[in-house]
Amino acid sequence: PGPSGPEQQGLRDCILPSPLLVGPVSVHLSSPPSLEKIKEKNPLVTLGGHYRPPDCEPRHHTAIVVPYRNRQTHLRALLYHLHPFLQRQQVHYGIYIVHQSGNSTFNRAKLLNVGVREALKEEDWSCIFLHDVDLLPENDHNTYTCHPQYPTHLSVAMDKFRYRLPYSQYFGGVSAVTPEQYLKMNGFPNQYWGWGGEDDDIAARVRLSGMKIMRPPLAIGHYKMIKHKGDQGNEQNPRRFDLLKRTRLNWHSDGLNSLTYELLSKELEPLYTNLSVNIGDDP
Ligand code: UDH
Ligand code: NGS
Repeated sequence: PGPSGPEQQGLRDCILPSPLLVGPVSVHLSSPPSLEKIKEKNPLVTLGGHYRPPDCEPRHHTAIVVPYRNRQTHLRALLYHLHPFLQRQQVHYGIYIVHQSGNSTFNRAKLLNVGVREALKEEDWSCIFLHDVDLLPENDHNTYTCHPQYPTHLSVAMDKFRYRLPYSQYFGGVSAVTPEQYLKMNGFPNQYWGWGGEDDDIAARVRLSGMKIMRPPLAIGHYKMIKHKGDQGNEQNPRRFDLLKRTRLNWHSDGLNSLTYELLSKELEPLYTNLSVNIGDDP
């Protein structure tokens, strides 16, 4: 028995753009199938929600990080759409669900920091996607890869904003960074407890660290958002405007370099890696 990795087998590099792309896809929001059914439809996905194209050597290695609590139906819809979508793009990928344990106020940006750190402990990902659980991409030409120099904002045309950007600095929903870009901006803020502002802080960090935001064309960055009400434990953060005034002063000291948390468990589920984490509470 000789070596069996793709390089040893002499696989050719995957062609870009992938010949498997179909362009616009229709996204159905009515109740998604069970996790078992989704796994059946994605036989090549391995434990922990990982995938490598079987017939060519992928050029891109993308971790999808999803901040999460109590959105089971949304999670099934996301997995149902995202696995085949990413396989058509022929990227090597892994999906990480970062579950905030307990009932403390939700903190999206801190969960994203945890997800980036844990994903990079596992593999040498070249690109990290920060992905809300309720956003489903509607066009597979919107590639889940990173720009080598600058962070990318992908969800530029969401149905709820009538397929336009709500404002020019909007960075919420789905975005992507390389590990280098992430380091350069000192990651994301840890201090935004509750709804709002953390995505604007991240956008400000991009600028303050000397970078800019890349975006796909509006016609391609289409997303459907699964409609829902505000979550318990994620009420609007009244401090967000004050925090945003201080990003320029705080970004060096609050972020990746001040991140603390307790990893409670890491479970390799068939369609994703589940990280349960205690990130503390709003002080
Ligand atoms: N999230 C959870 N569970 C929660 C809260 C948030 O998983 O309890 C995650 C999830 O990935 C979600 C993301 O954090 O997609 C962003 O949170 P959000 O859905 O509250 O933000 P969004 O802008 O929703 O998508 C706005 C609708 C509620 C607005 C109420 C405030 N005006
Ligand atoms: C801005 C929020 C962002 C939010 C965006 C879209 O006002 O965090 O609206 O919100 N910034 C502040 O509150 C400072 S949405 O329409 O999706 O509810 O992402």
